[in-house]
Amino acid sequence: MRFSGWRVSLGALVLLAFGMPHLAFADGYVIAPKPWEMWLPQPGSPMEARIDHFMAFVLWIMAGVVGFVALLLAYVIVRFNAKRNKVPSTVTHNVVVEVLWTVIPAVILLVVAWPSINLIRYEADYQKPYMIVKVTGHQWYWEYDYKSVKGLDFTSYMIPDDKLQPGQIRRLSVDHPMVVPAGEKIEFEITSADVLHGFYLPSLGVQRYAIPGQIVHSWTLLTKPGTYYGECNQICGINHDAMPIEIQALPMDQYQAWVKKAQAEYADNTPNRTPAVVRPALVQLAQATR
Ligand SMILES: [Cu+2]
Repeated sequence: MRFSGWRVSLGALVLLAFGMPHLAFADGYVIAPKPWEMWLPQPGSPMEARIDHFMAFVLWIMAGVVGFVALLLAYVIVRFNAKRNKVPSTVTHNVVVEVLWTVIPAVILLVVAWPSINLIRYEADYQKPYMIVKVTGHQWYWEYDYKSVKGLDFTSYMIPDDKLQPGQIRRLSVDHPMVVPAGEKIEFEITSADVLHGFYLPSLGVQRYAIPGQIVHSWTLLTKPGTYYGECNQICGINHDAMPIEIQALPMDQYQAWVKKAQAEYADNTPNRTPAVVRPALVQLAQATR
C-alpha cells in the first residue's frame, strides 16, 4: 500500500471539507486569483493538495542542498584562500569523498523520484469516475459535453469586460460555467476542434493540452462546493486570453436539480460557432497584417 500517510491526510482533508459544506457554500466559496497573490492557490482538489505537499517536500530538500553547498563554499573561501594557504594541496583523489558525493545525491534523487512517480500514477488514474465531461477547446470558447447526461452539451464564453455583472470576475467569469457535483470524481476527456488549447485549472492540479483529433484524459474531485477558475494556457490565436474556465461544484441534490434545468434550457444550445468576444481593434490588426 503506497502513501498510507498521505491517504490519512487526504481523508482528513475530505472530512474537513465535508464537515462544513453549508458554511462553505453559504460563504460563496471561491478559489480565484487575487491581486498580488504570491503563493500557490488554495488546493480545491485532493490532486492539487498532493501536488502542494510534494512541492513543499522537494523545496525543503532543495533548501537543504543549497544551504549545505553554500556553507561548504563559505568554508572553502575562508579556510583555503591563498593568504591562509601558502602551499596549495596537490591531492587529486579521495575515495571516501568521491563515494559520498556520488551516493548521497543518488539517494536524494531516489527519495524525490519515489513520491513523484506515485503522484504521476495517481494523476493518471481517471478510472471509475462518477461522470465524464468531454471538454472541447474552440477558437475561442470551451464546449462541455456531459457524456452521461443526454442532450447536455453547451458552450462557455467569457463575459466581455463591458457586460460584467456585480460579483463576476473580469476575464474569468463565463456565461455558462461547467457545473459538477462536489465530492465526486469527474473525468475529463479533453480535445480540440481547431488548434492546440490548454485546459488549465491551477487550484485543481489539472493541466492538459487540448489536441485536435486526440482525447487526453484527466480527472478531478472538488472537495468543497464552490467556484473554481482556470484558463486556456496554450497560445491559440488572437482571443487566446478570452477563454477562461469556470467550474461550479454543487452539493449533489443541487447538482441534480441543475441538470434538469440545464437539460430544458440548453436543449437547443448545441454549440454555435459565433465567437462572442471579438475585439474590433485586434481583428483590424489581424486583417492589416494578413
Ligand atoms: Cu485556447
